[in-house]
Order: sequence, then C-alpha cells, then structure tokens
Amino acid sequence: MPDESARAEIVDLRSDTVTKPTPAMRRAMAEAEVGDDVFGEDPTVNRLQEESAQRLGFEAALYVPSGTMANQASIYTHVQRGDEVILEATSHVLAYEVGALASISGALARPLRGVRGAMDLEEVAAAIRPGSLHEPPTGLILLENTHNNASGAVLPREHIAAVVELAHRHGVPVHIDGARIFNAAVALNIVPAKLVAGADSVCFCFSKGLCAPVGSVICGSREFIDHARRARKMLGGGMRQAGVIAAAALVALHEMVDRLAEDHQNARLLAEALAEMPGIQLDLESIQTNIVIFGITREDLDPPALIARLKERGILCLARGPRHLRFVTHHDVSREGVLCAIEAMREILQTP
Ligand code: TLP
Repeated sequence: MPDESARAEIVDLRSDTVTKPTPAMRRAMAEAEVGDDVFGEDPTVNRLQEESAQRLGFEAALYVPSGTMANQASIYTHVQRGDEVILEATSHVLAYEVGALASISGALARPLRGVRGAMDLEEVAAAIRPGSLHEPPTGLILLENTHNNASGAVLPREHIAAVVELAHRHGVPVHIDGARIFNAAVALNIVPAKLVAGADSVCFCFSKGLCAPVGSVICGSREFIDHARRARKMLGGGMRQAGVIAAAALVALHEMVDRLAEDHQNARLLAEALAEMPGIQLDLESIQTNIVIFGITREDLDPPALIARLKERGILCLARGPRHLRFVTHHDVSREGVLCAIEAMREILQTP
C-alpha cells in the first residue's frame, strides 16, 4: 500500500486538512465492523463516540461529518432563535461558516475582539445580557481553541475556567470550537479533559492534524447529545455505515495525538526564520502550535504574488486577508519541507 504521506516534492502548507490517511488508517477502514449508524447500530462509530467522550471528560459524544456541522449542530442545540452568541470577532464560526449562525439557528453574533484568540473577561461580562423585554438574551458564549485566525494561539485552562465560571453565573452555556483541541492540549502539556473542564459542549476534528479523512465529534451531556443528534439529522448529517470512516478516526485518536508536538516544533522553526526576514511582520508569541500567520509589509509584494512565486518552488500556502499569509505544519510536511519553505521565502524576499 503506498504511503502517500511520504511524498516530498510538494510542500503543502495550505492547511492541516490536506493530511492523508496513514497506512494504519487505511487498514482499519478496510477491516471496520459497520452497521446503520442512524439506528445507532454501527459498533465502530459507537466506540469512537464513547472514546471521544471519555477523552474529553463528557458523558456522551456524537460523530458528525465536519467541524462546521459540529459547531452549527451544537449552537442550534444551545440557543433559541433571536438569542445572542458572544464570540471572538475573528472566530471560525463567524468568519468561515457561511453565516450559519444566523441562517440555521436564527442567532445574532456579539463579536468581541480578542488578544491571541482570548476575549477580555470584563468585556465578556459587560456583553452578557439578561434578556429584558427589549434586548436579545445571551444564549451562548463560544470559545475557539486553538484559535485559527490568531495563528493557532492556545487558550489556557485558567482562561477557559474563568469564562465558564462567568457564563454559568449568568446561566449561559459555553461551547468550545476545539477543532484543534489536541494541538492546544499538547502545547500546554495537559490532558484535554482538564483543559475543557466545565464547558457545556466541545467539538474537535479528526480530519485536521490527526490525519483522518473525514469527521468531527461533539461532546456533551447525554441529554445535550440526544438533542444534537436531532440537529445532525436535520442538517443532513445522519450517516449509515459510517464505521468505515470512524475506524480511521479511532486510529487518529490512538496514534496521532502525541506526534502533534513535531508539527509545533516545525511551525516554530518556520516562524523564527520568517520573523528575521525583511518585509515580514510576525508576532512570535502567537506561534504556539502549528499555524503561522504573518503580514507582508513590502508594498510591491501582495499575497497573490507571493503565493504564485512560492508555488513555482513547490511550496503551497493560503492568503489570510489582503496582507497576510498562512502556513500550517502537519504530519505530511517534514522538517526538510519546512527548511525548503524557508529557503524559498528567503530567495523571493531577496529579489527586488
Ligand atoms: N478550518 C479550515 C478552513 O475552514 C479555514 C482550515 O484550513 O483551517 N473550526 C476551526 C477552528 C477550523 O479551523 C475549521 C476548519 C472548522 C471549525 C471547520 O471544520 P470543517 O472544515 O471540517 O468544516
């Protein structure tokens, strides 16, 4: 069986979503025991849900096709139409989920600008509304960990605990978009259950740095997950013999978590080199996991031009807004690949 992850020619730093299933995952998928998961009869999905819930310290979990569906089914389950959701202004839910917060749940966004992904506690406290006759009530506080648009910065346990305490004091639930929660836990050297303790729901993705081909999971109380299952069905996410993909997700959970530290080291290597280059603006303190976002200050070079010149050298990356680029390290990019990317950036920035 070819190990596609070992390919060297292209260094694909667009996202950790490009990771391919490992040979162990492909074997597990071929041999997966399956059943009809809409009837709750797929033994592999059931095992994945149980293990995921246990890993994150919750009663129950629900396997869903994507991180977006995980967030949106969770939000739909938490809020009433017309509720306000307090969330970081550049969060994935607000920036990249096609307005689903409004179109699916009928909720309003109450965005607050964070520092390295963390909203200010006093600002959160001030934004909570009890719901008078006239105001939209606060239905949910949403955190993102790691924070994608904050260069993969990590929300520490103390911050999460403080937000949870504040929210619960006002009877408001907390959802964590933990698409990369294992990156956060590895960076903090803490078990994920401790990191998210107290939150009402957490979702995470198997299909990013953990290399599984498909799927995310929502974790919560048994009652919450029973409701979320209805939301998943409504959104068209009820899958049948999903054990075929859940088998790869189980391998992700068992084998792919600890190695994330390697991706973080590679991101650090890349970020430290970039920070030294002229025409680059980068906050090294934000680079805590596998995402490196940096600004381009050279007027004659915009992201599309830089992306095109990197592509000629076999390096792929994405733009983040009009002046920023994003590099994401992952299992299918080696240290050598990162060194190639550094070299390519040096060459390009040295040429006028
Ligand atoms: N992030 C993707 C893109 O959508 C931007 C990426 O390449 O980083 N939450 C967070 C924090 C995410 O980063 C993502 C995906 C999602 C949710 C959505 O997951 P999917 O793509 O599975 O719907």
